[in-house]
Order: sequence, then structure tokens, then C-alpha cells
Amino acid sequence: MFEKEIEATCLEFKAPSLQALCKYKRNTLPTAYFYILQFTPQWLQVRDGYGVKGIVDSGISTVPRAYIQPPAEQINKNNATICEIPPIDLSKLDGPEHDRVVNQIVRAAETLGFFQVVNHGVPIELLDSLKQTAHNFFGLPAERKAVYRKEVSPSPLVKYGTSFVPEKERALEWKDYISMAYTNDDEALQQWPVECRDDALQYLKTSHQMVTKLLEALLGNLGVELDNSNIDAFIGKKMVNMNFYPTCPNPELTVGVGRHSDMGTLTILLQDGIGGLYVKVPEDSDMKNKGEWVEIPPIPGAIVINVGDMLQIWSNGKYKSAEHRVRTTSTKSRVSIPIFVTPKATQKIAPFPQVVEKDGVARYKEFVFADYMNSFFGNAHDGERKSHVAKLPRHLLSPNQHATSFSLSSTSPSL
Ligand SMILES: O=C(O)CCC(=O)C(=O)O
Repeated sequence: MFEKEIEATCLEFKAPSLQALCKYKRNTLPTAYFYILQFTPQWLQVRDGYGVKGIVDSGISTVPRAYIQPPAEQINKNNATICEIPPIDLSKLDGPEHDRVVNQIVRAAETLGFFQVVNHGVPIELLDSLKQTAHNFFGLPAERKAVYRKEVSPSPLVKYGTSFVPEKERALEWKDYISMAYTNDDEALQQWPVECRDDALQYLKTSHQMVTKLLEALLGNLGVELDNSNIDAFIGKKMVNMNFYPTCPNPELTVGVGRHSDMGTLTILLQDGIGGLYVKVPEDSDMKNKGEWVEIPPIPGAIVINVGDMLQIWSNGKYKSAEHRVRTTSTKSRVSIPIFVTPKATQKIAPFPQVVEKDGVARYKEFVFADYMNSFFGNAHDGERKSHVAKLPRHLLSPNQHATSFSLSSTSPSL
């Protein structure tokens, strides 16, 4: 593949072959391919701020080779079943049905790790407005979006890009995104793109109570009480993304997002009506269709919630941070707007002692969240379950090994 480009790149670096280029640049093959990709006119266009949307708008009739996934990663729409789990009504948490709703939340986290919620407290008009805002942002001229490219963004909080880690991926994802990290209201209002900031900030703020209630339920079930003194250990950082999946001439060959699990505590996801979000039923779940991909159907007014790797680790594997991926379509562009809720970078993470005590074994070793994040963003979406990075070989574990050493403290006393 890329014969001409390989030749041009090798020439540029005065290397006689691709293998020699890898050796010379001390690169792995995917990184070498990334260099090569940079020489293709289409990639230059994507990189310069046009995004995948730019190449679609230019009128292509087949996907460029760089976006063709290996057969194992291609998504066969006909094989997937729809997830039939009804949405959970969060307004009932405040009434006599509180315990039943908590059980629904816990059961969903323990089985698929994905569920949908309604009556969640985020205004429906805001959800509609967010989707329109995402379309408006990605519809801007390339030069207005390009100012937020990682290399040139005026703010460390804002990043506009394409795919996940293009320099590490053998095949690119069919997606553009804008990512806005939250520090405080003032910085968000000053630094987030003016076209998205009001809706994105409102979304973040109006979803806070829902996040707290969900966590109270999930942590309470593990014997951990959520209060002001420990809340930052779980949700100390938040980031709002807007994802844009342009129409694709060959949806069967591409992915919008490749399979991955989310690294944080919880993800709050607004999807539009197009569909295409698939979740793999965890192999260690007690659902009957283990290992199968199920589609999370769009439900008007609902928000999708999923368990992240940290919650899986704190729960010692009880709650599932499930692999998921997104298919592309040829008919309509799709938007989704996730809020990634994570601990602070300095947070120490390990299974809760009370859970370890019950289980008789700690399934994960302690680490600092920043190290996990670095590994997450340093790897392509290739299906490797990142929570396994922290998994201890069983023979190294003695019962209750971590039961006494874990605390919800940060490595930095000032946090
Ligand atoms: O677009 C979606 O439905 C999911 C997005 C996603 O998985 C991500 O942004 O990590």
C-alpha cells in the first residue's frame, strides 16, 4: 500500500527502504506509515483543518486508503442486535422507588456497563441545541476550526483534530472532533470556541447533579459514601467533546471510532438520532450474549451513560468498562457530545479496600491516574483493554493484598 508515498518519504529521509526508514527514525511501522501519510495530498488537507469533513466536501466517491480498516475491525451492521434495556427514569431516585432505581443502575453497570437515562435534569431544549451547535461548528470554514489544531491552539484547554492518535494508527477514524477541557467557568468562557462555549458549559453544569446521583448510587452499592471531601477523587476533571462523523462513501470499510473503553470514571454521552454506537457485551458479564456487539439505540431525550476504566478498577472489576465503537453511514452525518468525567491527574487509583476484602483479592494494582492517561492517549484505539494495564497476575496476589494500603488520597497534598 502507499507505494508512491513510501518511495517519496524514503527519498525525503534518504532511506533505501521502509524498513530502513523505521530503523533510522527508531519508529514502529504505524508511526512510519504516519510519516508517509503526511505526504499524501488528502492528509495534508485533513491536517490543515479541513478534517475528514473537508475530504468528503471535496466530492470523493470512495474512501482514501488510509481510512480502510483491517477486516477484523470493519463493522457488519447486519450482525448487531439492538440493546433492548429500557432507559432508567432518574426522577424516581427522589421518591419511594429510590432503591429499585439504584438497583437498575447497579445492575446495568455490572452487566453491560452502558445504560440510558431519562428525566435526568438536563433540559431537552439544551440537548437539541447542543446537536445543532455541533453541526454549526463543524460547518464553519476550515480556517475557523484550524486555529484550534493541537499544534497551534491558543488555549491548552481546546483541541480540534481528527481520528484519535493518527501517528499511531494503521487506519484512521472517520471522525473530526473538538475537545474542551474544563478548569473553571471564566477560563471556559474565555478560551472555548465562542460558537460552542455557552451550550457546552450549560451541558456540563446541568449534568453535574445527575453525575453525582449516579455516582452516589454506584459507590454506595460498594460501601463508599460520596461527599464533599472525596468527590474530586472521582470527578475532579471534566472534558466536553463534540464529535462529527461525516457521511462516508464506504461505511462498511471504515469506523467512526475504533473499539476502545473510556479511561475515566463515567462518560455522559448525547447521541443524535442517526445511530451507530455499538457496545461489546463484556465476556465476564452474566448476560447471555457475551462477546456480541449490541447497538445502543437513539432514544429521544435520553442520555447514554457508560462506566469508565477507573470505576471498573475501584469496583475491583464488578462494574464493566465496556469496549465500544461507532459505525459510519453514507446517508447523514452524525454528531455526538460526550462529557468525560475523570479523577484528577494526581489521583491514586486502586480497588476499594471494602470490595477487596469481600472478594479476597485485589484484581488491579495501585497506580497514579496521570500514568494511565499517558498510556491511554499514547495508544491507538485498537481494542486493547487499557484497564488490563493495571491488572495483576493472579499468582502475585495474596488475599486482601491492597485492603490496607489504599486511600482516596491524591499524590499531591494540595489537591
Ligand atoms: O459517538 C459516539 O457515540 C461515541 C463516542 C466515543 O466513544 C468517544 O468519543 O470516545
